[in-house]
Amino acid sequence: MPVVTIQGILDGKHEGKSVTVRGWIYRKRESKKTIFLVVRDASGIIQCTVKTDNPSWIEAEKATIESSVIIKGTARQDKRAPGGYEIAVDKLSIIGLAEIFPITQDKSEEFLRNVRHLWLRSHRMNLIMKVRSEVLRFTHEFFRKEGFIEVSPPMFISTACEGGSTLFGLKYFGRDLYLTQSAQLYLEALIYSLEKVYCVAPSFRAEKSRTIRHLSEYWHIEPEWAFADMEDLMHIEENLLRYICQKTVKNCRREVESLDADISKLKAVKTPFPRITYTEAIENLMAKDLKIKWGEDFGYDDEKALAEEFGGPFFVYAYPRQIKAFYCKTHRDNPELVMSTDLLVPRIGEISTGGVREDDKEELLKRIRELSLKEEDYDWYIDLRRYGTVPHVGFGLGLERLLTWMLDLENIIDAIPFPRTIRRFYP
Ligand code: AMO
Repeated sequence: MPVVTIQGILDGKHEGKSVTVRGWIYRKRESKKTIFLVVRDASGIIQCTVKTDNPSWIEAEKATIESSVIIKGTARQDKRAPGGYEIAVDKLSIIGLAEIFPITQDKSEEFLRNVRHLWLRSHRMNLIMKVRSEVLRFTHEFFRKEGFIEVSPPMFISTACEGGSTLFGLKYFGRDLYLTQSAQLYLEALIYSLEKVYCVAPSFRAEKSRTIRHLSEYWHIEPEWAFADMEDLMHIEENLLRYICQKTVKNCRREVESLDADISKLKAVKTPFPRITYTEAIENLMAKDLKIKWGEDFGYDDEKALAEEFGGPFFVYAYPRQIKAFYCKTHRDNPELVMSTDLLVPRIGEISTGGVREDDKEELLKRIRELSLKEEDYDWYIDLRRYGTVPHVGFGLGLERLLTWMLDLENIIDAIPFPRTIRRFYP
């Protein structure tokens, strides 16, 4: 008997046929004449029935929630069964008999987070992880189609990218190093060889913020490319997001709908995205009586207020230089502004930051000194402006923030299998 997937049976591919499935007992219910075992594998969940006259009845009685099993039987349509199909069991073999499983229906969110290693078996987490995997696939597809080359940046770094306050320090053979906050500076080095590069890699932030959108370890989608300007940047960025949303609607409809996420919001993602300048955004927020002044960075409430107006993804660009990093290129006609852009979405706010990088050596040195950064730490980075400098752009998109928005997750910690936050590092 061939081993088949449960989803294959639910799709009607094996109707009336003998099948073997392998999985775990998800739920169990017993009546006088029948034991109903709800079994899950990676692909789906199906009801399996064992009758009293079956020699496997004793095994079925013994089987506990989360025991691993092999089931041989006949796949058949049954309107009463959840999913419309069931397996009439011929033979049930228990592979690993489970002890009493600690997760029961009345458990709190907090409890479930503490047993994440077990909660990952839930239908909900199974669906989220599948969409996550697909979104990664679409990301790689997109960049490869656009001619980007995937590269692998280091995780141990000696040069801060995004400022000291969120750096994780560590001892490295007696020296002080950090965990990377962003691959950007290394990607900038690689464009001089490969022109268009990207990576999907972990970034680490010593975030003091306890919010629904902050992790201390997250996965960062980062492209960087040469001979490009702000217009090229926004164009690639919005096309990436549209591509991911369209492919998700097409290939992950079942998962998105089973998660009760609003799929219409993904369908509605059309390019070009609306664009407003930072200054326009400030005027807009001041008109709404929010307490923000020109020159200040947006808080979560400001971002949410702006995003509500657009109802979908939009860009804010041309930020004051004092709130952006040293590598941002200044507007030559207005040095108070830098060519930086954030991509915002409703409910979550910023999901990506990007911009044109300062490609002039003297201007870059001016910024490094202005911010009292140690010049010698950035010597290798300044080399990139010494030898064949080139206009170039890039952005960083947080995978988990993107998924939190796409799947209407209440908290970013559900977008990653083993979340790391200030309080959460176990399991
Ligand atoms: P920035 O620091 O804005 O920019 O980060 C880029 C994107 O990374 C995600 N992100 C986070 N996601 C989860 N938890 C966090 N603590 C967290 N911090 C950041 C967000 C954010 O928009 N090098 C620049 C980008 C560039 O200009 O290329 C950078 O890292 O989605």
